[in-house]
Amino acid sequence: MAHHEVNFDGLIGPTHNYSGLSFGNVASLSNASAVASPRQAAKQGLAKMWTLRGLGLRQGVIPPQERPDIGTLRRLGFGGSDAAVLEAAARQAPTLLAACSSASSMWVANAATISPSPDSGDGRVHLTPANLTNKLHRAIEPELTGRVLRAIFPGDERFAHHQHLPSHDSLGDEGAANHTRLCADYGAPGVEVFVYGRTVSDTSAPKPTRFPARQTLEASQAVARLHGLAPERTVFVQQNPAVIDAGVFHNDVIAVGNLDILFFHQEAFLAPDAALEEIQAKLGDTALRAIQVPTAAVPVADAVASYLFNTQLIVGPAGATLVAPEECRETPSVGAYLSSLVDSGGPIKALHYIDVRQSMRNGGGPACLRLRVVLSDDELAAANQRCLLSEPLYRQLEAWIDRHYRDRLSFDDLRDPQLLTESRTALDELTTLLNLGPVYPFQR
Ligand code: SUG
Repeated sequence: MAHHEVNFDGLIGPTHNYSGLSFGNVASLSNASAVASPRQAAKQGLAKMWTLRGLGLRQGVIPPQERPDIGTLRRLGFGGSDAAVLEAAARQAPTLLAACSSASSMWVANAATISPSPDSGDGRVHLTPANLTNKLHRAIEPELTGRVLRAIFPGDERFAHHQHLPSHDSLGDEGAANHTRLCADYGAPGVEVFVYGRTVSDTSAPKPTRFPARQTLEASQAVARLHGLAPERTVFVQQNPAVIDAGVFHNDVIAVGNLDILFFHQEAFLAPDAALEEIQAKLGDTALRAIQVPTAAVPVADAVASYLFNTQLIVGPAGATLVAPEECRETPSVGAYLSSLVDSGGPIKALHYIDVRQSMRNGGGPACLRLRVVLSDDELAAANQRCLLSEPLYRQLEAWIDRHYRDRLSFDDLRDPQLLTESRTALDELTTLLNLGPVYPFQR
């Protein structure tokens, strides 16, 4: 049976804004309090999905979360009507209002880790929502993420849904952003590579000193156990702490892989030679095609600014294509490197540039906006078909964005009860469009 890579992208929500919430994420901090355009953001994200579909990939849609998150604000002691909750939070605790209003669920590479059926012990697709403990605005995502994933991948015959790991710093888990699957073809058992930033149980192990390491080895190990992965096909690799301190807050900011190709920066891993050796040994007869980008060609700062490694690496019969953000073309070292890469005769044959600038300003590139799911024909048929992007759905979503999204949004708008009403009205309609059922708290 054929297996396919299906990219599910997060639809960017109506409260998209720049609040500088992510310490360690250079773009988020430098654009704090810029004025955002939720409408433009959502359209850029949707256009990316349509482009990927045009490039021959199957494409799915993941809905945004309900924001502002009135339920969490109430848990934090703000009471009265919804409007009173918003007003009191804006006056007494603006940072809490910002955290509860972020559209960060768009970056679905952090929504979950997913192991396809050829890798898992029981032949099912395994899904574990990420607990995202490191940032408050993201730590409030996993519960709804789990509910949404169940609505997209229903039934436990083919899909095994796990609860997110306990929400504690020692088990910080950021999902697929720190996970790569390498294989000969999608239907063959793969080698799952988990990249972590620190080890809790070994206090002498190196760790970053400036910015937080969001993913722990212990979290990655727990996910691998839950998914029934074979140790002989699982690799745990430590990220280089120095690049975390340079703004690489997830591994997908410094490395990306697909099938037998691993595209990564020379400084990505703490012990790159050992990591490559172990991956190759576990891949067996499949030869890893490793493309290592030297610091001399692209300094880490340029990789972070351009999101060279947050490109989508897609592989078709004619070879691999990198779907890169416009910022790559505009960063001189990266633009020059990419031109030479496609001329080098290596596996990457083509480049495709896309504009996701609204998301990029918060540190979310093309690969952050998608959650890759490898599915067999049967599993794909069992998924919620209305969440798969077709031309009619694309047109409907475009019109839906035009109907409900604001063109400008700044921090001061988050207290506006009308924004909450607009957001809920939009999401209510979306659940019908995507046939999700009443997943949102306000619908229950
Ligand atoms: O978690 N930015 C996100 C970006 C996530 C990128 N994802 C991947 N690399 N896979 C984060 O840091 C910024 C929100 C703000 O500042 O308003 C934010 O959450």
